[in-house]
Amino acid sequence: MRVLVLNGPNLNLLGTREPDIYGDTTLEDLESLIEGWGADLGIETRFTQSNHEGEVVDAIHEAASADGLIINPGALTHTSRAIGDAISSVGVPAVEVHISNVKQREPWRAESLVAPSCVRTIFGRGVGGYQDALRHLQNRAATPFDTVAYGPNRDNVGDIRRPDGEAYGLVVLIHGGLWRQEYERDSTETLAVDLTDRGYVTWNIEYRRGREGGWPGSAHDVVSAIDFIIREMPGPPVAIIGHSAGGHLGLWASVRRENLIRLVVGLAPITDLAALARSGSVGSGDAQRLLDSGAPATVDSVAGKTILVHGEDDEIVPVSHSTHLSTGTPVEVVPGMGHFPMLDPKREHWPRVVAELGKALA
Ligand code: CA2
Repeated sequence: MRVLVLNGPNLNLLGTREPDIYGDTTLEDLESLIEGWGADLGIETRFTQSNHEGEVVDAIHEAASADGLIINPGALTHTSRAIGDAISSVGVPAVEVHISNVKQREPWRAESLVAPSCVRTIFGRGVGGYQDALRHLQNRAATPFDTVAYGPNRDNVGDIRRPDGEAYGLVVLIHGGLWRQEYERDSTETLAVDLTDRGYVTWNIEYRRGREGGWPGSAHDVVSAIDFIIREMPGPPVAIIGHSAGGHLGLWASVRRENLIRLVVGLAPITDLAALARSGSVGSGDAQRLLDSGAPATVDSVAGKTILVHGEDDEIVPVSHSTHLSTGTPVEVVPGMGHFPMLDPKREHWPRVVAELGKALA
């Protein structure tokens, strides 16, 4: 796979100005980071940066022979119809990336004239957003999928991936990201692709987050998404996999829909909002926001239908969220593992998860 990475106006200043907004990675460092992330995924990367709209358009035309485009159009995002037109006309899948959280800055930054021509917009994840963009391009090329609405809100959608041949079961995937707007379902996509390759239908869901979510908004969306897919695809046995904040939502939903599911797998799940809020570490403000809007302090689990898998060295959600949940819920503590490797099906925890799914959905 060959991907062109195109950075627009002022991004040559990265790492030299406004580090509180854009971080301290220079453009040169960023490009070598992206090259390394690409190499890890087997993706060949090429780079262009320009401060001129016409040159950005020319560079997009040159991306016609690539398999994907990653573009941070800088402030042209908010003004340029020509860039959107160029992306649409070359017909290469393009992921729009913004380093900063454009949805929480000046209102004019929240609008993108480029987004409608892109397959996904990633924002507010720092320079790591470029790595996520590479992964997304690879995953969307790996298995075809349909994005289907399960409700009226823009975020009431999910991706259905179907295996070749008869499905062994249906797995609902719920992504994490501290219930924040900037983290979306691309994080659970690699797991979805893997499970579809193994013969499962996967339903990788989005849900309302941030100011639009809260409690019970995000949680109600998850239950609606589960109800929707069971209505649309009755028959196959159902399991739920949730990571981090998605583990929290998955556990909550599984208690409400106990009769409909065979298994819920919490991958590094948040189970104790009160503890997270008290911790003062990343996520404590997000947990407090949910508590303030009425979320219960802790979640329950469905006895006999729940397993928790948690990295011993999780730097975001301490392993105690799983080990303290409740007696009788099996917990696999993975030595030496952190928070995000849980999303990688090549890691050592995944065969156990696959085996549990095999048993539960047989
Ligand atoms: O967050 C992003 O990545 C942006 O695309 C960056 C653009 C900005 O206009 C967009 O609204 C959001 C460029 C901002 C200026 O670039 C600088 C980068 C580093 C240091 C100073 C300025």
